Amino acid sequence: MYEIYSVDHSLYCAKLRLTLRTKGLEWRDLAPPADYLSLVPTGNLPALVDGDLTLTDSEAIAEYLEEKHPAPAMLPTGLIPRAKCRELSRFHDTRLEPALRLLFANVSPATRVASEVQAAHAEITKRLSALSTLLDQSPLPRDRLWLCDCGLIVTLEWLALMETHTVLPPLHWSDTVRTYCAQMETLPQVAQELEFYRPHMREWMEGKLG
Ligand SMILES: N[C@@H](CCC(=O)N[C@@H](CS)C(=O)NCC(=O)O)C(=O)O
Repeated sequence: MYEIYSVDHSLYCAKLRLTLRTKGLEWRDLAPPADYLSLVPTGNLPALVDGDLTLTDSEAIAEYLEEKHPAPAMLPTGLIPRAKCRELSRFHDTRLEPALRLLFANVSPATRVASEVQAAHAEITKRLSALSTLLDQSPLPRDRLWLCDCGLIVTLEWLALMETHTVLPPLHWSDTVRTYCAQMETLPQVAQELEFYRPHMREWMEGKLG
């Protein structure tokens, strides 16, 4: 049984749960204590605790779990598909999610800055367009979940929620991205995670919107 330091609305914790669910692993959530930094120097959530090991960074954790529990595989076979899968993971963590993150401080009307929302919208639009091309070129079959899908699913879900609550102007969702989201949601572990996570997303959002 793994232990995970997490908070319910955290995007990267949802990303990790998608990997845990896919691999059929059991975990117990721990609330980060007041002295969290003394346990986890990066201060990041999630952190995985496995015996004496405490590990942060969702991608490092995902690759650790992939190596420790190789079945079902969440990295494809073959040098190039594996590299392309990692490329998409890094694109999510370093480009798409940071563009979404620009919005979080702007959800509450009390702290919303129109110029920041506009800048975030431009950045998200650029990254969604790149995602669409990356998905068009991806060699990975969509009938199962790969490591690179875990973050994308959660971030796309947040973007849709931001749009629904008109935190930002409408986004351009290409057919490729729409189809990708629909295909992902047909996977049982994705449906299960979204059923768990969506109420926490909405609760956070409604708390900020007042
Ligand atoms: N690159 C990190 C990002 C994780 C991250 O930013 N998590 C947020 C919660 S979703 C967090 O820890 N925020 C508090 C902080 O950065 O101190 C990962 O992949 O785990």
